[in-house]
Amino acid sequence: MGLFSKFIAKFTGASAFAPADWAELEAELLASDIGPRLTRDLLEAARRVKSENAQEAMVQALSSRLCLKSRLPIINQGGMSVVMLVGVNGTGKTTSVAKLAGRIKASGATVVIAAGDTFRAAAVEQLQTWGARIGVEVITGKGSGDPAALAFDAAQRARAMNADYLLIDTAGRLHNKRDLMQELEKVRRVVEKITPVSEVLLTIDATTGQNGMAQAKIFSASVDITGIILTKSDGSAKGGIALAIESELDIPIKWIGTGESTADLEPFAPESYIRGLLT
Ligand SMILES: Nc1nc2c(ncn2[C@@H]2O[C@H](COP(=O)(O)OP(=O)(O)OP(=O)(O)O)[C@@H](O)[C@H]2O)c(=O)[nH]1
Ligand SMILES: [Mg+2]
Repeated sequence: MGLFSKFIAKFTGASAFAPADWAELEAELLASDIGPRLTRDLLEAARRVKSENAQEAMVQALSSRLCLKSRLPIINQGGMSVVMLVGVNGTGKTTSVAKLAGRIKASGATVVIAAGDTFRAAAVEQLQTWGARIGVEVITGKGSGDPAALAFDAAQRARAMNADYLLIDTAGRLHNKRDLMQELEKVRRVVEKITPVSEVLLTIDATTGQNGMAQAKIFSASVDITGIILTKSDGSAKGGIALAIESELDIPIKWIGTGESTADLEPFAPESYIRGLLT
C-alpha cells in the first residue's frame, strides 16, 4: 500500500524527479503485485503528471484501470437467486459461501447452501459446521458423488422452500483439468433446468499474487465469471493485485475476504482501495 505516497511528495515538490526516483518507483510498483504491464502503464502516466495536480492525476490513472462493470450482486428479480462459487483448491470457496450466507441471512432473506464439493466428505462436514453456526440449511448429496445431481436436488429443494437464495459450493478445481471445467459447466446447465444461475463468483487468494492472476485468466476463459471474491486480503497480500486483476480481465471484484470468520467479508470499495494505494 501507499505505492505513490513517497513519490507524490516529490512530484509536488520543487526538486526534480531524479532517474533514481523512477527506478525506485518502478521497483516498488513491480513488488506490489500489479504485474509488469500495468507497471509500465502507470510509470507512463506518472511521467505525464504535472506537479500541481499529481495526487489527482494518479487517482485518475489508477481509477481508469478498474473495471467499470457494476459491483452489485446480480439477483433474479422475482425469483430465487442462484450463486455458484468456483476457484482453485484452498482459495476460500467454502468459507466465502458461509460468509455470503451469513450476510444474506442477516439482511432478512432466506438462503440455502448446496454442499456441491461431493468429492471430499470433509468438505461437506466443513459446510455443515458452518451451516449449524449461522443457522442456514445445508443440502448434501445422497453419496452418489455427482455434483450436478446434488445441485439439481438442491435447486429443487430450495425452490420448494421458497428460498430467496441458493449458494452452491463446488470442489477445488484444478485449472488445467479440462474435465473438471466441464463438470462445472454441467452443474450450471443442470441447475438451469430449474432456475437461472444469477452469478458465478471466482475466489482468488490475494496472497498468491501473479499466480492468482493466472488462475483468474484460465477460469474466466472457461466459465462465465460474473465477479471475483478476493480472499485473504488480511494476509501478506500486497495491494496491487486487485488493480492487476481488474485491469487485465475486466471482471469486477465484488467482495473482499478479510479473515476466517463469517463477518470477514466486505463489498469491494474502489474509492478507498485507490486511496489506500496512494497514501
Ligand atoms: N485469513 C483468511 N483466511 C481465509 C479467508 N478465506 C478463507 N480463508 C482460509 O483459507 C483456508 C481455505 O478455505 P476454504 O474455504 O476451505 O477454501 P476452498 O476453496 O473451499 O478449498 P477446497 O475446498 O479445498 O477447494 C481455510 O483455512 C480458511 O479459513 C480470508 O479471507 N482470510
Ligand atoms: Mg471447499
